[in-house]
Amino acid sequence: MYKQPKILHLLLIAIAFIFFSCNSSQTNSNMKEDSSSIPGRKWWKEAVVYQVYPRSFKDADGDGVGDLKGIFSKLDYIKSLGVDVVWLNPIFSSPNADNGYDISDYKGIMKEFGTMADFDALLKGMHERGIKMVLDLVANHSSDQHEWFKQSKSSRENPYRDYYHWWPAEKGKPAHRWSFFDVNGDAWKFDPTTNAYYLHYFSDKQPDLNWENPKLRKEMYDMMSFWFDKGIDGFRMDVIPFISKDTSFPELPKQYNGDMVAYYANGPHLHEYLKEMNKEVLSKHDVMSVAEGIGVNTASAHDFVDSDRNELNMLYHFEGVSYGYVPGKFKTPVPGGYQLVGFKEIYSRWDSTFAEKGWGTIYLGNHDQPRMVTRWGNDAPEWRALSSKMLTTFLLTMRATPYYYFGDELGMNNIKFDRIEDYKDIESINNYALAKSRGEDLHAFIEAQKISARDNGRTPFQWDSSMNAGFTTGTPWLKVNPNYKTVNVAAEEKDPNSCLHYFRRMVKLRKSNLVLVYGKYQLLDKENPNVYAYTRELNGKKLLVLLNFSSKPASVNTGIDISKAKLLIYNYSSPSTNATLQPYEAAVYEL
Ligand code: TEU
Repeated sequence: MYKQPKILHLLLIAIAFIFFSCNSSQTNSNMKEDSSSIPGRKWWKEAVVYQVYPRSFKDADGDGVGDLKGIFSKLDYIKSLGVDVVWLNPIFSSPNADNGYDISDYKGIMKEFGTMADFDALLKGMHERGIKMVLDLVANHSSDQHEWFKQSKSSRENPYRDYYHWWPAEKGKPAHRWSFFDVNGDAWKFDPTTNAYYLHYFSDKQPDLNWENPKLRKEMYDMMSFWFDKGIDGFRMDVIPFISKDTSFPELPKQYNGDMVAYYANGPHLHEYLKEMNKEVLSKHDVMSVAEGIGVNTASAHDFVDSDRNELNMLYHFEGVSYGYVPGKFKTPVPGGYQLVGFKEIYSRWDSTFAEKGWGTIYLGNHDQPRMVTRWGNDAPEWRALSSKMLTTFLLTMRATPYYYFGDELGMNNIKFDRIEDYKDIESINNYALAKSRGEDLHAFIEAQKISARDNGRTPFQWDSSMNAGFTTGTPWLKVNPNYKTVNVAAEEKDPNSCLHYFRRMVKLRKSNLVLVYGKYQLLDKENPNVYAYTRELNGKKLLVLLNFSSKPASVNTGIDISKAKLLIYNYSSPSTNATLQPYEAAVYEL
């Protein structure tokens, strides 16, 4: 009676052991094959990053603002997407002049978002589900409400004075520096308390920190270590190329030809500080780092990300998302749109930049951009879902780590406000004021904002068809897109052809085909004005990606016979069998 179950028990263990070792040897041999033939494999190269804008994801306490508990309540949804990493926009204490990009306490949690206990629970909940968490490092500037700035501004002798950049007014007005968000476009603000100007590349509520001061740098590294010690898995670094400044503040050197952004991104000690940051903090943890690569081009990109430089892992460039705007005019789309040939050239050039060294990223949307389907696809009702899936196919089949913006998996599109009063974003509001004071065409400004404004990408996430899209029981901080009745998670869960299910399938496809991560990229039919076609190839495996970026049937000439190819994924109920693609068709073949 007593012995039999014990024998059975042993037998079961033996069977399990045999089963496990067979299986694991199979997995190991696959893994071996992959890793031995692919140099430099890293988890962050193979990851799909999902960006959550906490303010707009899910509100748990009914105040109209998304919060950490809200995100916690939706972790199973995030897990169901198959993504590996969640990047959260700033969650730190902030008076919210720029939705958290103005931090008043780097080690505190924004009141509206919750408490440190909520944060700890969220991090644990993510890790339990195998999801990594990346936070936003806003190191170029703080809030004017940060204690450091309050001290700094109180007197010229204060020990915190050199935490910021001050220009004594007795020396006259400092040389012009342009500001992104200032109502006068001026990055110097006069403060009578000490008869001096302080520097703010963004709004006057976001004074620039002085990285030339070693004490400030140490504070920053300590703060980063504080979050790493808590267990976070990396940082996305806000405008990090801007941190170092020539503190003599000369007139803009001629070589920059009026291009203030390029000048800002080339400070004298930038790479020295990034190396120091790597040595002091990043190198001590298995974490990822990604720079917001503002002002960085294909020539300078390697200085940030090549592994032998010991600085950062990745950066995201602005060339792609800025394409199609009138140069020098605030986010104004070129009439008639952009040319696909130019778009392909940009992404192909960035691919080749990292073909041998370094590693790229790819994105079409984030909290600073409009919705990708409106800007790069077509948000008319008949094309919204199709073109959105087509763009998702693009993002998940390129050789670069994809940064996928929350809501794009539903095919959410721009809300297109008619009135400036509906906007909450400091960028739109202050640039409107600037345009007004300059006597510019305000109607044209509003029309341009319908395409390019950041608030288009910040409207509340659409969970279901109930009030406020199930985002909040209160009054949402920003209006909900009225199409939430049909475009929402609940509806898309039920529809096997939805954008949501398509995204999950695409993630799975990428995760199960290393060729999509590491494979060589080859652009085909380069001059084709409507179709983006390319192959990805690794260790004898070759995939073909066909994307029709237009609302018309379009022919493609890749020179490849697909009659015997295996179709892996497509966004129509049945794909084209000839060389003409249907409007916004996307298909991936294994050759
Ligand atoms: O963005 C940097 C930046 O320059 C943005 O203002 C961006 O270029 C702009 O939206 C395009 O018009 C980062 C953050 O991502 C952004 O949300 C912040 O507002 C900004 O820094 C200041 O911290």
